[in-house]
Amino acid sequence: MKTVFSELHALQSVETEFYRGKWVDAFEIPRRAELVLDAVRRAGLGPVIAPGCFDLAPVLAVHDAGFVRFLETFRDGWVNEVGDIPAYPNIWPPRRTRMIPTVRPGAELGRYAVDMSSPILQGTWAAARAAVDCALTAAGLIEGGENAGFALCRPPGHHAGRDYFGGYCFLNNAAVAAQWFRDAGAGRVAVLDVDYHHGNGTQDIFYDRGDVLTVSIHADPIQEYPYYIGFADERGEGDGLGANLNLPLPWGSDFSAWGGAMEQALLRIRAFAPERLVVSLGVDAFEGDPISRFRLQGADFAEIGRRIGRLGLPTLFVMEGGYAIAAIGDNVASVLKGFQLA
Ligand code: Q9C
Ligand code: ZN
Repeated sequence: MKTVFSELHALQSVETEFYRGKWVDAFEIPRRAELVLDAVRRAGLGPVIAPGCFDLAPVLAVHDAGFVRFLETFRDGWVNEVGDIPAYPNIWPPRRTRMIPTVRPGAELGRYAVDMSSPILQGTWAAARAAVDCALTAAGLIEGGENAGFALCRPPGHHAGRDYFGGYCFLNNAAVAAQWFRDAGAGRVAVLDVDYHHGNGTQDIFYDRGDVLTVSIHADPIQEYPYYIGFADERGEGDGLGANLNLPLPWGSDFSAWGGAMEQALLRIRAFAPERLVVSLGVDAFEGDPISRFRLQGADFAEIGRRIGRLGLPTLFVMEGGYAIAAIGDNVASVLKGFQLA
Protein backbone atom coordinates (compact mmCIF):
# COMPACT_ATOMS: atom_id res chain seq x y z
CA MET A 1 0.00 0.00 0.00
CA LYS A 2 1.04 3.60 -0.49
CA THR A 3 2.07 5.90 2.35
CA VAL A 4 1.10 9.57 2.14
CA PHE A 5 3.51 11.84 3.99
CA SER A 6 4.17 15.58 4.17
CA GLU A 7 7.36 17.20 5.45
CA LEU A 8 5.20 20.05 6.77
CA HIS A 9 4.45 17.96 9.88
CA ALA A 10 7.79 19.26 11.27
CA LEU A 11 6.27 22.75 11.63
CA GLN A 12 4.53 21.43 14.76
CA SER A 13 7.49 21.10 17.10
CA VAL A 14 8.04 21.94 20.76
CA GLU A 15 10.88 20.95 23.09
CA THR A 16 8.77 20.53 26.21
CA GLU A 17 5.26 19.77 27.38
CA PHE A 18 3.45 20.18 30.68
CA TYR A 19 3.12 16.71 32.21
CA ARG A 20 2.24 15.85 35.80
CA GLY A 21 2.85 19.39 36.99
CA LYS A 22 6.23 19.80 35.29
CA TRP A 23 7.71 20.85 31.96
CA VAL A 24 9.34 17.70 30.57
CA ASP A 25 10.81 16.64 27.21
CA ALA A 26 7.93 16.61 24.74
CA PHE A 27 6.51 13.21 23.73
CA GLU A 28 4.73 14.26 20.53
CA ILE A 29 7.78 15.23 18.45
CA PRO A 30 8.63 15.36 14.70
CA ARG A 31 11.03 12.45 15.11
CA ARG A 32 8.00 10.18 15.58
CA ALA A 33 6.88 10.70 11.99
CA GLU A 34 10.43 10.41 10.65
CA LEU A 35 10.89 7.05 12.39
CA VAL A 36 7.58 5.74 11.06
CA LEU A 37 8.56 6.87 7.57
CA ASP A 38 11.95 5.09 7.85
CA ALA A 39 10.24 1.92 9.05
CA VAL A 40 7.65 1.75 6.26
CA ARG A 41 10.47 2.27 3.75
CA ARG A 42 12.60 -0.46 5.34
CA ALA A 43 9.61 -2.80 5.47
CA GLY A 44 9.05 -2.37 1.74
CA LEU A 45 5.43 -1.47 2.34
CA GLY A 46 5.13 0.42 -0.95
CA PRO A 47 5.72 3.89 -2.44
CA VAL A 48 5.76 7.04 -0.31
CA ILE A 49 3.97 9.95 -1.95
CA ALA A 50 3.28 13.59 -1.10
CA PRO A 51 -0.29 14.72 -0.46
CA GLY A 52 -2.32 16.71 -2.93
CA CYS A 53 -3.89 20.05 -1.98
CA PHE A 54 -7.53 20.19 -0.89
CA ASP A 55 -9.70 23.16 -0.07
CA LEU A 56 -11.33 23.50 3.34
CA ALA A 57 -14.68 21.98 2.35
CA PRO A 58 -13.86 18.46 3.68
CA VAL A 59 -12.62 19.99 6.97
CA LEU A 60 -15.74 22.13 7.30
CA ALA A 61 -17.88 19.03 6.75
CA VAL A 62 -16.93 17.81 10.25
CA HIS A 63 -15.56 20.91 12.04
CA ASP A 64 -17.29 24.12 13.16
CA ALA A 65 -16.58 27.07 10.85
CA GLY A 66 -15.76 29.40 13.75
CA PHE A 67 -13.29 26.87 15.14
CA VAL A 68 -11.57 26.40 11.77
CA ARG A 69 -11.39 30.17 11.28
CA PHE A 70 -9.87 30.45 14.78
CA LEU A 71 -7.13 27.90 13.98
CA GLU A 72 -6.38 29.68 10.73
CA THR A 73 -6.25 33.25 12.05
CA PHE A 74 -5.32 32.94 15.73
CA ARG A 75 -1.56 33.41 15.38
CA ASP A 76 -1.74 36.92 13.89
CA GLY A 77 -3.60 38.30 16.88
CA TRP A 78 -1.51 36.29 19.35
CA VAL A 79 1.85 37.44 17.93
CA ASN A 80 0.59 41.02 17.81
CA GLU A 81 -0.54 40.98 21.43
CA VAL A 82 1.79 38.48 23.14
CA GLY A 83 4.71 37.88 20.76
CA ASP A 84 6.11 35.12 18.57
CA ILE A 85 5.98 32.39 21.22
CA PRO A 86 4.05 29.12 21.54
CA ALA A 87 0.46 29.76 22.60
CA TYR A 88 -0.82 27.79 25.59
CA PRO A 89 -4.25 28.41 27.10
CA ASN A 90 -4.38 29.60 30.70
CA ILE A 91 -8.10 30.21 31.03
CA TRP A 92 -11.20 28.24 30.04
CA PRO A 93 -14.90 29.19 29.95
CA PRO A 94 -16.87 27.82 32.92
CA ARG A 95 -20.00 25.75 32.30
CA ARG A 96 -23.19 27.69 31.50
CA THR A 97 -21.35 30.72 30.12
CA ARG A 98 -22.87 32.45 27.11
CA MET A 99 -19.83 31.95 24.87
CA ILE A 100 -19.83 35.56 23.69
CA PRO A 101 -16.91 36.21 21.33
CA THR A 102 -14.06 38.30 22.76
CA VAL A 103 -11.40 40.45 21.12
CA ARG A 104 -8.53 38.79 23.02
CA PRO A 105 -6.55 35.90 21.46
CA GLY A 106 -5.84 34.28 24.84
CA ALA A 107 -9.55 34.17 25.68
CA GLU A 108 -10.40 32.68 22.28
CA LEU A 109 -7.62 30.11 22.76
CA GLY A 110 -9.21 28.89 25.99
CA ARG A 111 -12.64 28.76 24.33
CA TYR A 112 -11.45 26.12 21.85
CA ALA A 113 -8.69 24.29 23.79
CA VAL A 114 -9.51 21.40 26.11
CA ASP A 115 -6.03 21.03 27.60
CA MET A 116 -2.44 22.34 27.42
CA SER A 117 -0.99 19.60 25.24
CA SER A 118 -1.58 21.25 21.83
CA PRO A 119 0.30 24.57 21.73
CA ILE A 120 -0.46 26.69 18.67
CA LEU A 121 2.78 27.69 16.92
CA GLN A 122 3.56 29.72 13.81
CA GLY A 123 3.32 26.58 11.66
CA THR A 124 0.53 24.74 13.43
CA TRP A 125 -2.16 25.58 10.90
CA ALA A 126 0.02 24.52 7.95
CA ALA A 127 1.02 21.29 9.70
CA ALA A 128 -2.55 20.43 10.68
CA ARG A 129 -3.82 21.12 7.17
CA ALA A 130 -1.04 19.02 5.66
CA ALA A 131 -2.04 16.13 7.93
CA VAL A 132 -5.62 16.41 6.69
CA ASP A 133 -4.33 16.52 3.11
CA CYS A 134 -2.43 13.27 3.77
CA ALA A 135 -5.62 11.61 5.04
CA LEU A 136 -7.68 12.87 2.09
CA THR A 137 -5.03 11.89 -0.46
CA ALA A 138 -4.84 8.36 0.96
CA ALA A 139 -8.64 8.20 1.00
CA GLY A 140 -8.60 9.23 -2.65
CA LEU A 141 -6.29 6.32 -3.51
CA ILE A 142 -8.87 3.94 -2.03
CA GLU A 143 -11.67 5.69 -3.88
CA GLY A 144 -9.54 5.12 -7.00
CA GLY A 145 -9.59 1.36 -6.41
CA GLU A 146 -6.68 0.59 -4.07
CA ASN A 147 -7.57 -1.74 -1.20
CA ALA A 148 -5.66 0.25 1.43
CA GLY A 149 -3.61 3.35 2.14
CA PHE A 150 -1.56 4.74 5.00
CA ALA A 151 -1.87 8.43 5.91
CA LEU A 152 1.23 9.19 7.98
CA CYS A 153 -0.51 12.09 9.70
CA ARG A 154 1.20 14.33 12.19
CA PRO A 155 -0.10 16.12 14.20
CA PRO A 156 -2.58 13.38 15.12
CA GLY A 157 -6.32 14.02 15.11
CA HIS A 158 -8.60 11.78 17.13
CA HIS A 159 -8.91 14.05 20.20
CA ALA A 160 -10.08 17.00 18.08
CA GLY A 161 -13.84 17.47 18.02
CA ARG A 162 -16.20 19.59 15.94
CA ASP A 163 -15.16 22.76 17.82
CA TYR A 164 -12.27 21.88 20.11
CA PHE A 165 -8.65 20.79 20.02
CA GLY A 166 -6.27 19.12 22.48
CA GLY A 167 -4.36 15.93 23.20
CA TYR A 168 -1.72 16.86 20.54
CA CYS A 169 -4.54 17.14 17.97
CA PHE A 170 -5.99 20.09 16.02
CA LEU A 171 -8.05 18.75 13.11
CA ASN A 172 -9.55 15.27 13.19
CA ASN A 173 -7.83 13.64 10.21
CA ALA A 174 -9.69 10.33 10.53
CA ALA A 175 -13.10 11.99 10.87
CA VAL A 176 -12.47 14.24 7.87
CA ALA A 177 -11.55 11.18 5.80
CA ALA A 178 -14.54 9.15 7.03
CA GLN A 179 -16.92 11.96 6.07
CA TRP A 180 -15.14 12.35 2.73
CA PHE A 181 -15.80 8.64 2.01
CA ARG A 182 -19.47 9.25 2.79
CA ASP A 183 -19.59 12.24 0.47
CA ALA A 184 -17.83 10.20 -2.23
CA GLY A 185 -20.72 7.73 -2.10
CA ALA A 186 -20.02 5.16 0.62
CA GLY A 187 -23.30 4.44 2.39
CA ARG A 188 -21.73 3.28 5.64
CA VAL A 189 -18.24 3.95 7.01
CA ALA A 190 -16.68 2.44 10.13
CA VAL A 191 -13.88 3.98 12.22
CA LEU A 192 -11.83 1.60 14.37
CA ASP A 193 -9.63 3.44 16.87
CA VAL A 194 -6.84 1.29 18.32
CA ASP A 195 -4.90 4.16 19.93
CA TYR A 196 -4.35 3.71 23.69
CA HIS A 197 -6.47 6.79 24.36
CA HIS A 198 -10.19 7.00 23.65
CA GLY A 199 -10.98 8.65 20.30
CA ASN A 200 -13.19 11.23 21.92
CA GLY A 201 -13.24 13.71 19.04
CA THR A 202 -14.25 11.07 16.51
CA GLN A 203 -16.95 9.67 18.79
CA ASP A 204 -18.33 13.16 19.43
CA ILE A 205 -18.39 14.17 15.75
CA PHE A 206 -20.42 11.12 14.68
CA TYR A 207 -22.33 10.48 17.93
CA ASP A 208 -25.83 11.19 16.57
CA ARG A 209 -25.29 9.51 13.21
CA GLY A 210 -26.11 5.98 12.14
CA ASP A 211 -24.10 6.11 8.91
CA VAL A 212 -20.66 6.21 10.58
CA LEU A 213 -19.89 3.50 13.13
CA THR A 214 -17.25 4.53 15.69
CA VAL A 215 -15.46 1.84 17.71
CA SER A 216 -12.63 2.54 20.17
CA ILE A 217 -10.44 0.21 22.27
CA HIS A 218 -8.71 2.27 24.94
CA ALA A 219 -7.64 2.77 28.52
CA ASP A 220 -10.58 3.22 30.90
CA PRO A 221 -11.34 6.96 31.10
CA ILE A 222 -11.91 6.59 34.83
CA GLN A 223 -8.11 6.42 35.12
CA GLU A 224 -6.77 7.78 31.84
CA TYR A 225 -6.92 10.71 29.42
CA PRO A 226 -9.35 11.97 28.05
CA TYR A 227 -11.04 11.13 31.38
CA TYR A 228 -14.54 12.52 30.88
CA ILE A 229 -15.63 10.48 27.89
CA GLY A 230 -15.08 6.99 26.51
CA PHE A 231 -17.15 4.88 28.91
CA ALA A 232 -18.77 1.62 27.83
CA ASP A 233 -22.34 2.91 28.22
CA GLU A 234 -21.85 5.62 25.55
CA ARG A 235 -23.67 3.96 22.66
CA GLY A 236 -24.66 6.92 20.48
CA GLU A 237 -27.86 8.94 20.41
CA GLY A 238 -30.80 9.54 18.07
CA ASP A 239 -30.10 8.03 14.67
CA GLY A 240 -26.67 7.11 16.02
CA LEU A 241 -27.93 4.96 18.89
CA GLY A 242 -25.94 1.72 18.67
CA ALA A 243 -23.40 3.19 16.23
CA ASN A 244 -20.76 3.92 18.88
CA LEU A 245 -18.94 1.14 20.72
CA ASN A 246 -16.46 1.84 23.51
CA LEU A 247 -14.27 -0.97 24.80
CA PRO A 248 -12.39 0.45 27.80
CA LEU A 249 -9.71 -1.71 29.46
CA PRO A 250 -7.82 -1.23 32.74
CA TRP A 251 -4.21 -0.18 33.12
CA GLY A 252 -1.88 -3.15 32.66
CA SER A 253 -4.00 -4.86 30.01
CA ASP A 254 -2.01 -7.17 27.70
CA PHE A 255 -3.05 -8.73 24.39
CA SER A 256 -5.11 -11.45 26.10
CA ALA A 257 -7.50 -8.70 27.21
CA TRP A 258 -6.91 -6.30 24.30
CA GLY A 259 -7.33 -9.03 21.68
CA GLY A 260 -10.62 -10.06 23.29
CA ALA A 261 -11.89 -6.49 23.04
CA MET A 262 -10.74 -6.43 19.43
CA GLU A 263 -12.88 -9.51 18.66
CA GLN A 264 -15.93 -7.62 19.95
CA ALA A 265 -14.93 -4.62 17.85
CA LEU A 266 -14.57 -6.75 14.72
CA LEU A 267 -17.91 -8.50 15.29
CA ARG A 268 -19.62 -5.11 15.51
CA ILE A 269 -17.87 -3.84 12.38
CA ARG A 270 -18.81 -6.97 10.41
CA ALA A 271 -22.43 -6.65 11.49
CA PHE A 272 -22.45 -3.00 10.38
CA ALA A 273 -21.16 -4.05 6.92
CA PRO A 274 -19.38 -0.80 6.09
CA GLU A 275 -18.18 -0.02 2.57
CA ARG A 276 -15.03 1.70 3.92
CA LEU A 277 -12.94 1.27 7.09
CA VAL A 278 -10.85 4.01 8.67
CA VAL A 279 -8.34 2.82 11.30
CA SER A 280 -7.13 5.41 13.80
CA LEU A 281 -3.71 3.83 14.16
CA GLY A 282 -2.06 4.76 17.42
CA VAL A 283 0.59 2.37 18.72
CA ASP A 284 0.73 3.73 22.27
CA ALA A 285 -0.81 0.51 23.62
CA PHE A 286 2.77 -0.82 23.37
CA GLU A 287 4.22 -1.87 26.72
CA GLY A 288 7.21 0.44 26.33
CA ASP A 289 5.13 3.57 25.75
CA PRO A 290 6.25 6.32 28.14
CA ILE A 291 2.81 7.88 28.77
CA SER A 292 0.62 4.77 28.50
CA ARG A 293 -0.06 1.70 30.61
CA PHE A 294 -1.06 -1.21 28.37
CA ARG A 295 1.31 -4.11 27.72
CA LEU A 296 1.07 -4.98 24.03
CA GLN A 297 4.22 -6.58 22.56
CA GLY A 298 5.75 -5.92 19.16
CA ALA A 299 4.32 -9.17 17.71
CA ASP A 300 0.81 -8.18 18.84
CA PHE A 301 0.81 -5.31 16.34
CA ALA A 302 1.26 -7.70 13.43
CA GLU A 303 -1.71 -9.69 14.73
CA ILE A 304 -3.80 -6.50 14.92
CA GLY A 305 -2.98 -5.85 11.26
CA ARG A 306 -3.83 -9.42 10.24
CA ARG A 307 -7.20 -9.30 11.98
CA ILE A 308 -8.06 -5.99 10.33
CA GLY A 309 -6.98 -7.44 7.00
CA ARG A 310 -9.32 -10.42 7.42
CA LEU A 311 -12.27 -8.02 7.41
CA GLY A 312 -11.59 -7.69 3.68
CA LEU A 313 -12.60 -4.02 3.62
CA PRO A 314 -11.05 -1.09 1.73
CA THR A 315 -9.04 0.33 4.62
CA LEU A 316 -7.51 3.71 5.33
CA PHE A 317 -4.92 3.74 8.13
CA VAL A 318 -4.50 7.14 9.78
CA MET A 319 -1.54 7.71 12.12
CA GLU A 320 -2.49 8.79 15.64
CA GLY A 321 -0.37 8.35 18.83
CA GLY A 322 2.61 6.26 19.91
CA TYR A 323 5.52 7.71 21.88
CA ALA A 324 8.01 4.86 22.39
CA ILE A 325 10.62 6.26 20.04
CA ALA A 326 12.64 3.04 19.87
CA ALA A 327 9.64 0.98 18.68
CA ILE A 328 7.12 3.30 17.02
CA GLY A 329 8.39 2.56 13.50
CA ASP A 330 8.46 -1.21 13.88
CA ASN A 331 5.05 -1.27 15.55
CA VAL A 332 3.34 0.76 12.84
CA ALA A 333 5.07 -1.21 10.07
CA SER A 334 4.02 -4.46 11.77
CA VAL A 335 0.35 -3.49 11.66
CA LEU A 336 0.53 -2.49 8.01
CA LYS A 337 2.54 -5.56 6.95
CA GLY A 338 0.21 -7.78 8.97
CA PHE A 339 -2.73 -6.25 7.08
CA GLN A 340 -1.05 -6.80 3.71
CA LEU A 341 -0.22 -10.43 4.43
CA ALA A 342 -3.60 -11.35 5.93
N1 Q9C B 1 -1.31 12.31 32.35
C1 Q9C B 1 -2.62 10.87 21.40
O1 Q9C B 1 -2.14 9.79 21.68
N2 Q9C B 1 -1.58 14.18 27.83
N3 Q9C B 1 -2.80 11.83 22.32
C2 Q9C B 1 -2.04 13.25 28.80
C3 Q9C B 1 -1.84 12.24 31.01
C4 Q9C B 1 -2.26 14.13 26.56
C5 Q9C B 1 -2.44 11.64 23.70
C6 Q9C B 1 -1.37 13.37 30.12
C7 Q9C B 1 -2.17 12.79 25.90
C8 Q9C B 1 -2.75 12.85 24.51
C9 Q9C B 1 -3.00 11.21 20.00
ZN1 ZN C 1 -2.94 8.02 22.23
